[in-house]
Amino acid sequence: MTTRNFPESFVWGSATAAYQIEGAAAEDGRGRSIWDTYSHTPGRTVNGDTGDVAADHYHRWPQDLDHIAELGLGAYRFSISWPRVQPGGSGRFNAAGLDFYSRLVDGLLERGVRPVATMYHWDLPQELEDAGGWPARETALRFEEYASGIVTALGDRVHTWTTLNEPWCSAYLGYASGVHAPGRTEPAAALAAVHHLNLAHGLAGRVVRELAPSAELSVTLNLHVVRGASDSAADADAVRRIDALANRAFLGPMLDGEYPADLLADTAPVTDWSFVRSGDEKLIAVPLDVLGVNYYASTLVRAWDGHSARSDADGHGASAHSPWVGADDVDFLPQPGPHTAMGWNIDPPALTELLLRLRLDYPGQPLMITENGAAFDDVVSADGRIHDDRRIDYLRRHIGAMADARARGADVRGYFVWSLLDNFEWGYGYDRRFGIIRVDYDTQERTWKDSAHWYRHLATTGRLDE
Ligand code: IFM
Repeated sequence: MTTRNFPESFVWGSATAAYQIEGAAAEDGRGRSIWDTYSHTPGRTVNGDTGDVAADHYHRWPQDLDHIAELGLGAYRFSISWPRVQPGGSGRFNAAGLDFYSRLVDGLLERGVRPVATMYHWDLPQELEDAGGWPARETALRFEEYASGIVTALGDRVHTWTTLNEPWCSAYLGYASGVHAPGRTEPAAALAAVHHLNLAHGLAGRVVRELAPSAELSVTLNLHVVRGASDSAADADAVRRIDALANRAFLGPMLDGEYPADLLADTAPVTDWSFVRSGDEKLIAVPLDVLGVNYYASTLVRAWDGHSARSDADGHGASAHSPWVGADDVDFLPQPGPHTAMGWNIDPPALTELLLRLRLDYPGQPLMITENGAAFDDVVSADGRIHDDRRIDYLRRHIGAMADARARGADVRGYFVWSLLDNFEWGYGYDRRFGIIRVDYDTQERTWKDSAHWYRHLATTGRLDE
């Protein structure tokens, strides 16, 4: 066995999102979001599950914060529900909603836990979708207003403000493949959504700088590690195309101040990108204190010759519509196992690769792993415990991979496990469990899985035993 030591300054945390855990969907003046509509639409989620009750965190948050403190975590990443604090998505703010997050933030600070707040983890107010959703520029302007309201209310008590979680999912799964809310399948709209999410990030980032100058600013991206099936030039080009759509569509404007030329060229048959106005890209490139990286699995592609059978194994849910706008000539190949319960491959070295790429492309940019974790079919043993060895193994290997990248110079400052609790896994409902703490959805009882005990040891000692 070898042991690797992390410095005391390294931040260990856990992450959740509002719609996945809060419940209380119709309480205290909360409005409706696109996920309320989507999950209540027959056929959209496994078993017709919704976030109406979820893990009932809205009522149980003090106990949940006690768990975080008992785990010895230094930070907690949660998201603010836009329709709870600003029902309808414009104008009036809901005092009861803001109070909830104010109590949550104070509760964290009282327990010595750093609050890391995500402004947008996919719950767009339904009224804004009815007015056009993310493909409409106006939504980014509404987001700026929302950001001003929450930063004014919670201000410097929040240590890190994260503007968006995984805009890749919001844009492509929401508007191209339709496996996420609002379930639209309009490729050109998905690219407009990409831009308006980026714009929303820039506008909200400016708000944070103005209203909470001592807070840190970040964004969280689910960056893809894309590999080619062979060394052929055609497969290399397939990798380049997917990298552009998945990664550089966001990293480009956010960190380089412009969209990559190859992305615009590849997607020219779908859109002319005329929704990008002069000055937008500069605005989007607000300097970040930290770039949040979510990583779960890697992606294998090949150029499609137009007639052989396609695999389309991109692991993002069954849909006749691809999330990969304008890349119909790219095929996604199944990956060797083992896989998690999501069907995602387990590839820790790809995390090292991703972090080293970011170090190379963006030297000096501090990084955090803002999500990493695994769903497995947990079993409650006769002794009442959940011996989730596969999850521990997954976490150990990925944290080791992150340590490898740090040893080679990647400036990774923290790690947040996904997730603190079992929760509503979007289209998969309650059928997939990512928590290190089990939730019994009948009783709402919380039980630490073995992985929670394992993670507590790591977080309190900084020692990774491999
Ligand atoms: O549950 C999600 C989370 O909301 C965003 N990142 C991926 C997780 C697992 O699918």
